[in-house]
Amino acid sequence: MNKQWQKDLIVYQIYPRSFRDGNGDGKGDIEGVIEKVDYLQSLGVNAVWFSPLYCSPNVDYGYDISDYKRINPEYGTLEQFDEMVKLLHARKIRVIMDLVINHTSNEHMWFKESQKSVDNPYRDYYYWRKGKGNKPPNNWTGFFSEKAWEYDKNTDMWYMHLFAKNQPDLNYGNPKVIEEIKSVLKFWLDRSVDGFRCDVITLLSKTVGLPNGKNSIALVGKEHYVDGNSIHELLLQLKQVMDEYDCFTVGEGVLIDTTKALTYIENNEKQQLNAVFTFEHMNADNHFGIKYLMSKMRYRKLKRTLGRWQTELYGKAINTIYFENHDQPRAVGRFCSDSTYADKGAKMIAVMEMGLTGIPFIYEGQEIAMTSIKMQDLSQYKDVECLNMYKMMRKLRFSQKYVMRAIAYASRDNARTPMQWNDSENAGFGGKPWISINPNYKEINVENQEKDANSVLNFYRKLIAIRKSNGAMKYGEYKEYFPLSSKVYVYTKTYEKEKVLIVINFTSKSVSFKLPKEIRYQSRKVLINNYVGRENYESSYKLRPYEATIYSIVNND
Ligand code: TEU
Ligand code: CA
Repeated sequence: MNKQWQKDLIVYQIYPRSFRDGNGDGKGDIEGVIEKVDYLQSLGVNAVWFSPLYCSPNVDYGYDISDYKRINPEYGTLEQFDEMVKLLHARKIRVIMDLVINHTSNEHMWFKESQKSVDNPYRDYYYWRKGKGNKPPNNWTGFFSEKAWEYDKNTDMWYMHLFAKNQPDLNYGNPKVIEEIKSVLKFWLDRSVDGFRCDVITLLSKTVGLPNGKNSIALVGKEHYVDGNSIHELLLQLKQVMDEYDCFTVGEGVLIDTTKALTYIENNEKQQLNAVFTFEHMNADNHFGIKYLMSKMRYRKLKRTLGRWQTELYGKAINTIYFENHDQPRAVGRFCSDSTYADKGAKMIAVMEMGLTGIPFIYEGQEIAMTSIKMQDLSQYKDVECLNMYKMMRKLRFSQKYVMRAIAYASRDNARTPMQWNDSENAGFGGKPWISINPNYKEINVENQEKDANSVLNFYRKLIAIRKSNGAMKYGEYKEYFPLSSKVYVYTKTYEKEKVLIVINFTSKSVSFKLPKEIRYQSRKVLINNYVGRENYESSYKLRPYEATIYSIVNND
């Protein structure tokens, strides 16, 4: 059952490698986070989700784990971790760990053992199968533009990997694997972490027998590994551990819609997770759900998707809202495309996020409107997903120019450039960073924005404070107006006696606007606006570029 504190979460996501480098070796670390705990508190957030801090050879920067019970020495020690948790807790900030259990690193002891021989006790921790002649055991493909199988000559067999080949999938048909993972959960919960963000949690269960998949342009076999037969049973087993603690779980809902989502998160006795992330709104600017096949942002589709999650989960489950994370391009330049108005656009995105019902997740740098870096040279890229995509698209004869543009737009590296703290060397991040710094750090940085009362940073702070004391913003029932407009996004949210109206201009042009009739004659008050001088009484006006307003409505009935 969901608890009140879970519904009130406002989460800040830290990608540790790029947040703050305390010891000057060019990689972010726990020491760096410790330096910034007061900054985190100043934002008003009440939880931090850490992208993986565990030991990892970094093929996928922490999402390939080689030891679940140790902190990556690049980031610090367990003692430092405990210290950090204590400091965050003292500031009423909960700690959410990333839980990456669909796969391990190929350097995990379990995998190294399992590789040795067919009768090794760890063999069945993974999916090992005989090939068909010199072909893989089935036709599945994975998420990083590769076949889902890798050949290993030692035992003349193949192992499954839905992500990079250095990320072999764990076999949840094996009860021992479940026991191992339970012990991992206990380990961290006993160190007083408050929950988990569960990586690709909808992929854990695979169809028994691993049959061939249907033909598809991407992800061949997905009907056999997304939302698989035993997934709920499996998650209920893990939940037994969670239930012994006061903790929160949010799963990555890869390729599931609202109906499927409810089978994981509906607040009843079968509930396995408290919340999930949807990917659906991330596909408003691409074709076939492949973000490298870019399209213009389709705002109607965006609204439709957000609206569906608002209404279909309402009263049944906790929703989540995000516009950025470590896998996505920056929101500025994406959800508002005209960079002339980056400041207004960033604030518009903030209003959209904080106005919706559910748990907002703010990604590091989003609060200062960091932008995608748009790397020019292939050698600058670090992200295995985009490097594999590059190879595949070239093989499929997409032009060099198109592919460079596609990865510049969609590469996950865009979100992973170092946090911009100030305009000094290395943006105040620390030593010479492991990945390029966005050259715009001279203008866009925390220190500048601290000094400016009208900065994006201070706008976020204000908005978070308003949301915390406003039931309608946090939990209100959603009603949308003008759904067919691709220019404006207008909705109300109602909770008990409270009501808010959100009015957003998605364009860089001014747009004529009239309040919906229903609301026009109700008295209202501007709670926040990203321009100066929007008056309470106006009911018909010109929205300025990316203008966004939250009104509180006095319910007359
Ligand atoms: O991402 C899951 C996932 O489906 C990604 O392939 C996602 O669709 C893509 O990155 C969007 O561009 C999770 C993690 O968030 C990601 O960082 C990991 O690489 C991946 O799992 C494997 O653990
Ligand atoms: Ca460091």
